[in-house]
Amino acid sequence: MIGVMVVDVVIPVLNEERALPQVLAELPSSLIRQVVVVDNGSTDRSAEVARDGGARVVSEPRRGYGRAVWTGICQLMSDPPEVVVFIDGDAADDPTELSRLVEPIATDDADLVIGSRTTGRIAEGAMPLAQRLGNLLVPLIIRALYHTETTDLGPFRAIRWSSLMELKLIDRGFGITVEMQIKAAKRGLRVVEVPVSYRARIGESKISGNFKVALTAALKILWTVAKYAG
Ligand SMILES: Nc1nc2c(ncn2[C@@H]2O[C@H](COP(=O)(O)OP(=O)(O)OP(=O)(O)O)[C@@H](O)[C@H]2O)c(=O)[nH]1
Ligand SMILES: [Mg+2]
Repeated sequence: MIGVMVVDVVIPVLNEERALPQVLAELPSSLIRQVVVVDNGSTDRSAEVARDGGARVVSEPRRGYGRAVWTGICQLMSDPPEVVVFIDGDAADDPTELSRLVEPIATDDADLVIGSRTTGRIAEGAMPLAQRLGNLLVPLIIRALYHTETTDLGPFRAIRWSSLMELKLIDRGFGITVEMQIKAAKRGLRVVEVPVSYRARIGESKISGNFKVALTAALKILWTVAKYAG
């Protein structure tokens, strides 16, 4: 069933030269048409490593997780897939679990599938306490506001192309994941969660290991929730 759908993968990347070879090697290539790595101004060899790993590399020098994600989406517009999968480039998500995300779309049971680390398995040390707490709080607010069954804002997710276009995402930072979930809920799209594993990232932590950056990302996410509430 999955094999009949055209699936493209977008990986936003900022300095992930150490992790990318593993991410690209572990992606199930038989299920994927192409992998787009968006190089978000890396100062290391991420772009070369991505090319060596068989990915199409797009450069987006303007920083921001959402900016990189959006540039990846724009790259697909001239010949869109049926499903886009987003996965981080730091090897924290397990690429071999991609089929879990695509399956509910392939069987026409979902439009957006979120990989939930909360219902899956989080490796020891992979998610610091502050991030765990934030990741409990925000889904709790979303559940209360939109009567969904949200348990995570995980970056490893799959969405039907037509649904993605409907959502007209505007956030270009770390709010883009929560924006996607809230807008999908408000529009009555079928949102499904599947359990995924979360491993310790390869390479230095840029967000969760840095209190100030993590706080800024958390506030941005809460602000995004407030913005779309109602
Ligand atoms: N931090 C950050 N990551 C970006 C940016 N653009 C693309 N990325 C990529 O987005 C993905 C998620 O960023 P991460 O730094 O892993 O964020 P996180 O998982 O919350 O935190 P850590 O893994 O602890 O750094 C990774 O693949 C990054 O390389 C950006 O502007 N900032
Ligand atoms: Mg990470």
